[in-house]
Amino acid sequence: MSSHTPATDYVEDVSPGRGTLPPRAWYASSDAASLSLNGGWRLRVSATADAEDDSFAAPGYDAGGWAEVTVPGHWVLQGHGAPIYTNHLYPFPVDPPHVPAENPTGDHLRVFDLPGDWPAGGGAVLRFDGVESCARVWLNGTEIGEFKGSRLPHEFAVGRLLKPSGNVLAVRVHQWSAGSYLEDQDQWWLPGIFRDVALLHRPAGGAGDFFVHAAYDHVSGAGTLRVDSDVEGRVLVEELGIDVAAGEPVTRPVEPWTAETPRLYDGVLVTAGERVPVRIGFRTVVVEDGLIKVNGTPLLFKGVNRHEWHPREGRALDLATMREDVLLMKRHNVNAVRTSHYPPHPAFLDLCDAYGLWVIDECDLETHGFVEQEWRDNPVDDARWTPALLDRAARMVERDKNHPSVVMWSLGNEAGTGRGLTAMADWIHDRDPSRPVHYEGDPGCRDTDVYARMYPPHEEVERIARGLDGGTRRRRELPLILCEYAHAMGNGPGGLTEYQELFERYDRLQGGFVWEWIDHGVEHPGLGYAYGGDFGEELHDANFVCDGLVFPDRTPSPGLIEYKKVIEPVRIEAGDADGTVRVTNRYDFADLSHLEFSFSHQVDGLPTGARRLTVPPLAPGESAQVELDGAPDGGGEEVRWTVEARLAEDTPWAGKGHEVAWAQGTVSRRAPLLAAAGVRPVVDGDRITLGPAVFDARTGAPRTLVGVPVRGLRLDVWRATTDNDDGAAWQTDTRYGPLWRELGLHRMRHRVEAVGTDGEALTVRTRVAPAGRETGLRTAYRWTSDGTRVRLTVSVVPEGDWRAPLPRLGVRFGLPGATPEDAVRWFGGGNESYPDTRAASKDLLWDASVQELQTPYVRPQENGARADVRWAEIGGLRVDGEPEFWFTARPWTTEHLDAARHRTDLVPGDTVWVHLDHRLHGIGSQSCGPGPLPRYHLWPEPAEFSFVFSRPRG
Ligand code: IPT
Repeated sequence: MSSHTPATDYVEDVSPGRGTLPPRAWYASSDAASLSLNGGWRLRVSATADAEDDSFAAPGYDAGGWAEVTVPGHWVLQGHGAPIYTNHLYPFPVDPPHVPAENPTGDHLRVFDLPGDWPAGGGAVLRFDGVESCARVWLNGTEIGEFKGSRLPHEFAVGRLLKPSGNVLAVRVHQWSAGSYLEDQDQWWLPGIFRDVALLHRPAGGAGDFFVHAAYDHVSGAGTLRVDSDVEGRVLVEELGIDVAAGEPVTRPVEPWTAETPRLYDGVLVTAGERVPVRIGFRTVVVEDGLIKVNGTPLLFKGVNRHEWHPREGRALDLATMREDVLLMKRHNVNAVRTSHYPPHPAFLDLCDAYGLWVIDECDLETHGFVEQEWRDNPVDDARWTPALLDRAARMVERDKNHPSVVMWSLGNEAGTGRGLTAMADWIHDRDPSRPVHYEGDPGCRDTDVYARMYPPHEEVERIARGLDGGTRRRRELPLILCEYAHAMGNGPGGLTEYQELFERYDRLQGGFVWEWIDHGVEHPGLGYAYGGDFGEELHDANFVCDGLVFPDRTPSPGLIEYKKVIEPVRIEAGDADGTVRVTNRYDFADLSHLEFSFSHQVDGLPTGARRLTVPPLAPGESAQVELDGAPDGGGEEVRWTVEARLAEDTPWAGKGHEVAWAQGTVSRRAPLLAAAGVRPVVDGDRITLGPAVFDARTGAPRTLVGVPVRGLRLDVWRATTDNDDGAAWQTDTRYGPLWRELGLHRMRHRVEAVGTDGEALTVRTRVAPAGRETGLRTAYRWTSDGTRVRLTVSVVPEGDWRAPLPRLGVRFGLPGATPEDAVRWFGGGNESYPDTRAASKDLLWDASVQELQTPYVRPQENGARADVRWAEIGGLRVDGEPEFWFTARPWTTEHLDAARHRTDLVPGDTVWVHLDHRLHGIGSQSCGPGPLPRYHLWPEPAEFSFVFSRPRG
């Protein structure tokens, strides 16, 4: 079996492989033996596919000198080679089916004994749940086959080759293969055996493949179960008194399965030689009257796109990490997952069944790089590749068909159009008519049962909702889902509220899936988290791979907090009469009996004690008005109400008391701020004193305010541009990040025109403008004091032809000597918010350190603003705003933040910088979608705003 020129033709062969068993359902037997082959393996990495012959696969080969690698895992994340990140470009010449000569190849070796109690008779199956991208396998020196299809299972019958001890399993894994052309998803390229490897005993008379059909008739309340099985057997469901032959339908009154009420029945398939547990969820999915319905009810997807990611393990996820994803989703009101862009580890779908999430299961298929050549030679439109496409479709459907959570099949992502896709859709429709088929790339919806779009602006979504978008007749009759929207890269996404309003207003809109769940940052000692380019890739797409609602370590980002609020399943709003609120059940299936409501009033942000609120157990869609009695008299302070809906009992995904929904409203407003005037400014050499403030007589800038030294107080319009400000290069709408830099907004000059005292005020007139431009902002700072407090009124009048909105409009100043640990107290919004990301901003009394106010985006950028701040205390200063302001404080300057590329570039200086902003420009989603809606643009216009500085009250 050794030769000098190893055969590598299979690497570039477009066929799916050789030697594997037909695909089947993924299940864990109750009684058949199994042996996990996860753990330490020997590894040798070569630079090319043909560097080594296959002698390593022979029993007796001495791999003592090889490295060790952990399976499941990626060798490039275990010290051998490096990961590569590209969005849609292939990191090799597009020359299908050829791959480069440089083809990192990992030879993997594992020697194992069968456990002592391994049964003597029967057969055995060797299963690989995921190998990227192409594997050739030998057992005990015999070649058993090769396969492609990275995120799909492959099995081999190996019983005849096994020995009680000293079995040698050899797997040669190539990073690049013909299969790579079908796996051009926007993610890291990560070769390796990254999912489980197991040996499964197959007893004589054991189960084969089986298909659980469990329909629910919402009119009669009956469930009909039929388990089609390759092998004769019986189906038992004790709880339902079911004991029928496989293949026989049986009908019983049942509780249906929904993502909100994930009722599963434990059953068992019994064949002559095996018992296999099956978890049955009764539900029926149809597309009817232009709507996706489950159990007769139209769905509203509040979804996310989930890639598999772990910051150290890459796509080799353990069960705890998968469960963490599901729990986090459930706790943030997410009800749906698109498994972008490949079938996930099968255990993830078990979790979705058990905890309740609607799943669009997507096939491992993307050929996006062909867009660069107008889709010429696209494998999905080339008959030679069709067997590979059908193989992928079958491996997904057969593996995952028994999951009630899977309500739709997706053909893949961004693969253009072609006959291969049609063949896949036809095959899936035929094999499983019980689930609709999804695919976004086919504008005519010839092959699909829903109309799917990515990143359309709000206005276009509304046009589609109203049937005004044209398109084929077939498409016009289908419901719309946004399989991707709201690009969560960096700070954002903005505009979620307005999308949700549209989804709720129009029946045809059945919700969407935020792009995406998690930042794919790679943990890195020197950088915090690495992204594209950090491993020396010659072709890469930088931090476009960090666009999730959770950070790489799964800490929720403000985007997830915002999404949770926007999609909350209970709406609470001010009622028709004063002192009442209207509560609306926005679940699709559940009533509100699992929730417990409470309310409190706050005076100047401070709660006055929570009380229980009795809300009837409303059915979906129903609302009721309830009274909030006992509002206190604020005596000049602001009085507000807060209502919260919390879990009344523990659930599998969150404990009793977990907050599901909330709302706030105003009872009475605060009195206007006192004038803070009366004291006269006094010029004293190079200083001007005004009550408890001292100014530089030449520049008019304050040196101390109420005894606190301040630095560089002046108008500020710049922010460290966000990924959404910078926008994606292909965007045709104006991208303001680059335009702002072109206009010089990051290097504004401040020319002092006059420092004057007139009666009670010190007035400083300036013109703030960028070099090289005629545009400017005439800015006057008017200072007054009553002897204890100091009031600043800033007036701004724009001049010239402004071609862009401003990033921000406010003042900033430094507090020398303040540190990241310094405490901040404020009354206003609690978490990071911007004009179009402020739904979750809860007005209360908050405290945090300066450090805690920073949101650690993987690529540093503008962050941390708190909305509607009435007052804030920091570094010995209290600032009251008129009107409310946006508060931001950081241990570094905006310029420093703007220059940083990774978290570790941000090092606190000796000054804390405070921003008091009158207005901010919106965030939007232009890193892949539309920019902020026009109403969130901060166009320069005359403005006036005030702050009163005093000593903290506390
Ligand atoms: C869309 C892709 O489907 C997704 O994988 C990801 O790349 C996302 O964009 C951006 O992060 S494709 C889009 C460019 C239309």
